[in-house]
Amino acid sequence: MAESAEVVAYIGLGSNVGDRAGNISRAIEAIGSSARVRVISSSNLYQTSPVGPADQPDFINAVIAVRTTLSARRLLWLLQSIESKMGRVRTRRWGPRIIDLDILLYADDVVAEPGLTIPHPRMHLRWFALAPLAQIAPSARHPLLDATVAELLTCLESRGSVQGAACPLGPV
Ligand code: A4P
Ligand code: MG
Repeated sequence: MAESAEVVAYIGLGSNVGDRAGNISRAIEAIGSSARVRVISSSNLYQTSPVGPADQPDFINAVIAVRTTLSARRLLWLLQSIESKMGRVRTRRWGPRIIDLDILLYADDVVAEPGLTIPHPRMHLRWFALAPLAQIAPSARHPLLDATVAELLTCLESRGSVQGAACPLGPV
């Protein structure tokens, strides 16, 4: 496997089935015990209302920072294999899940390929992704929106106000 330069990536974790906090810790452990990935920080756990279909339990969400020499695509494959090993069954879009692992940011790369979009296309619209990310990486920059994570969170939280109108937020 070709070596790539070590980069920092941010991974969003979510669970709303079973032992939600336990699922998040098991996933973090699996990610950290993978070759070529080191977990360097973890946010707190956030209990959040479901975005999308409301007829499902609340989520627990968190974000971790990793240092990795895996390419973005190989990191996605790793996350998908951990999701499968943990028994995730894909039902409907945005439906309940034991574990969901999303690459939010990968260095300052912009990727738009079949099956892989980085930055995650909805991260700037989602409090459940931005709040834990802002806790561990407030100064990380969104390479397409030219704003820091802290700025995006402030924008999201002030939507509807005059200040919110100037925020780089698309339709939900
Ligand atoms: N994919 C493309 N880019 C990425 C990326 N950067 N990271 C592809 C991870 N995957 C990426 O994902 C669908 C496809 O996205 C994958 O095949 C992968 O190739 P999925 O995990 O199978 O399905 P999903 O998560 O249901 O869809 P999606 O569109 O990723 O959903 P979101 O936007 O992640 O939302 N409410 C709360 N409170 N907390 C949550 O965590 N999560 C969702 C899912 C909805 N509501 C939620 C939460
Ligand atoms: Mg996902």
